[in-house]
Amino acid sequence: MRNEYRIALAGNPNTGKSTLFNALTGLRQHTGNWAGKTVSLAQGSVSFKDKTFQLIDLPGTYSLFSNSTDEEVARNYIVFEKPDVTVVVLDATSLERNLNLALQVLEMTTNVLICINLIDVAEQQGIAINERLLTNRLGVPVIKISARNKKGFPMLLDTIDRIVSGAIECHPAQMTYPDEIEAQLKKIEPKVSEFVGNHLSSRWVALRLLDGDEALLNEINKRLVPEGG
Ligand SMILES: Nc1nc2c(ncn2[C@@H]2O[C@H](COP(=O)(O)OP(=O)(O)O)[C@@H](O)[C@H]2O)c(=O)[nH]1
Ligand SMILES: [Mg+2]
Repeated sequence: MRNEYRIALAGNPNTGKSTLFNALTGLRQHTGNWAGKTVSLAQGSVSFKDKTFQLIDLPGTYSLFSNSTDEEVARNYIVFEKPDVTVVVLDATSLERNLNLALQVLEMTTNVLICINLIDVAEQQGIAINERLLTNRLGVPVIKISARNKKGFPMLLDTIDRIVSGAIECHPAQMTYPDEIEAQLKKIEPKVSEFVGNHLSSRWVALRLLDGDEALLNEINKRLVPEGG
């Protein structure tokens, strides 16, 4: 049985992704954000029980469309490199804004863990978060942590462990769009499905195509269409 798993960290900028990455891996990845053409992905490992989790610190982004190189890098990693689990790190003090990215990830892939960070700051501000209610609504595990204080790590690692071992099944909640869009989706999703098979979520690809995401289409052509095919 395999005992090495890839765990990608996604999230808005400044949600503490690098702080979490460094605390778990013992590495000192630069914390701070920069925009640039060459986006390198920091990688480091953490051992848990009999397993090794290879963590990948994706670029911080507000969405996962094709607006910037950072967004494309993060999106391509999640859908084409297919990490075993995608951990979406959220800022507990601005959940409403942060959940936007989380919902996008839930459309793209199945094995998702929502990690609500900066819980210490939220508590100081009197913000209470019901993670069980969120888990039920989102269909994937929701864990509260404080990366800076190294709080909540055992639960986080244990939940990752239970996702990769199949003890927890993720059923990510899917957004329902206005009737007009759903009707279009119904028409094109079967055709998309023929094309992408089970490599990608056909609903997600269909949504991106409706949005005119040519960069994604090019990426699919590059990665999924066999040479000479
Ligand atoms: N109070 C508090 N601050 C945190 C926590 N996690 C991260 N930070 C701080 O939030 C800022 C952004 O963190 P960083 O890891 O660079 O975020 P990234 O942009 O998502 O990689 C830094 O000043 C961190 O020290 C936390 O759990 N509690
Ligand atoms: Mg960072």
